Order: sequence, then structure tokens, then C-alpha cells
Amino acid sequence: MIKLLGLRISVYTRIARMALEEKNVEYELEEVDIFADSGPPDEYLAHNPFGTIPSLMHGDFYLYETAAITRYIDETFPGVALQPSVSSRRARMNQIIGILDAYTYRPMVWDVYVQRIVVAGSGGRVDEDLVASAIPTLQEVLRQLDLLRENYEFLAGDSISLADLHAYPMLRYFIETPEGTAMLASFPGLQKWMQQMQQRLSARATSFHSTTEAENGF
Ligand SMILES: N[C@@H](CCC(=O)N[C@@H](CS)C(=O)NCC(=O)O)C(=O)O
Repeated sequence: MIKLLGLRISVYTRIARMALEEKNVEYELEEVDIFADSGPPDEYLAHNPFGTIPSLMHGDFYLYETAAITRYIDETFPGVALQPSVSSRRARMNQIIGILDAYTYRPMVWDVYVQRIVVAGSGGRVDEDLVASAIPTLQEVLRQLDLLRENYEFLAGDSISLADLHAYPMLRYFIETPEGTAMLASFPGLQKWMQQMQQRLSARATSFHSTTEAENGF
């Protein structure tokens, strides 16, 4: 039995869920509120002292760190391969995942999306300096994703890979902001990729929202 510990609204939980969905693996999502005022529950910290989500439980095998989780899912379960067999393509996939973890997630999700949508939506004061400071990095991130994709249909080649599953949830939040929509519009290739990703069953099944994203549109 596979159990994923995380939150439906979490970017990294969604990355792992999309990998499980793409592989058609049955799993249960157990919500763990690491953002509670009291912090992550003690029993969660006992397994993952960093308190990040998601974590995966497969029988008595416990794993945290999303890039390790998605590779484990791909390598453990049958179905379509989510890692290219050609080493240069696989390296490209890993490079993109590295860029997303190191330079994308924090500015894209916390500095822009959370400020513009979550803070503003709850009547708080948006930290405009924080939003503005994220923009140059994010412009470079999109430029690199566009460049590294070359003319392939997906980010690391002509079939879907873990790089696409890592990127989509971050960009899905980003395009809810005016900055994200405008920035993506200047990369038509990436915009087309987003639209294609949004139609996948794995994206629909893991929507952050209660209605499906296809209904919401963007
Ligand atoms: N390196 C971790 C990062 C995961 C991560 O940052 N998840 C967010 C939620 S989307 C989180 O747990 N944030 C809480 C924190 O960093 O304390 C991984 O790859 O799993």
C-alpha cells in the first residue's frame, strides 16, 4: 500500500502525486498540516526532521525529498517510463529539476504567488519589494526552460518526464498572478507546453483547486 503524506495545496506534494498518477499507482493521500501554528506534528518530524512535505510510505519503506520520491515511483512501478533512456536527455531532465528546486520554487511560489494571491486575498499587505526582487530570477528561469527544451514537445524530450511533473505545479500557481501570465506570454513554446500539461489526467486528478483546472482555464 502506498501512502503519500502531504497537502493537496502543496506544490511538492502535487509533483509526487502527478508521478503516481502518470504511473497509475493506487495511493492514499494523508493530509499532514505542516503549516499549522504549532508546526509539523511530532510524529511527522520523527520520520522527516526537516518537516517538509511530501513523504512517501511504501510498506515499511519511508522516503522524503521529492526528487528521490518521483525517481523511486518511476523505477518501482510498471507503466510508462518517466526518465529518458538516453543519458544526455536524462541529464537534461535532472538539470531542469535542479533549476526548479534551487532557483524557481521559492521566488515563484513564495515570493510571487503567495504574496499576490494568498496574502492579497486575505487582505494583507503585499510585499512589493519581495515580488519585484523575484522577477529577474524568474525571467531567467523561464528563458532557460525555453532554451533547454529546444524544440521538443516536453521539457526533456519528446515524451513526458519527471522534469515536466516537477515544473508544472510551480508554473500552475505562477500563472495565477499577473506577473506569471505576462511572463509566460513572452514564451509561446512554454505556454503551449503548459496548455498541454493542463489537459493531462495527472494534472486534472491533482488540481490544487476544488474544481478542475480545465474548468478554471488560464
Ligand atoms: N526539498 C524538499 C522541498 C519540499 C518543500 O519545500 N515542500 C514545501 C511545501 S510545497 C514545504 O514542505 N515547506 C515547508 C518548509 O519548508 O518548512 C523536497 O524536495 O521534498
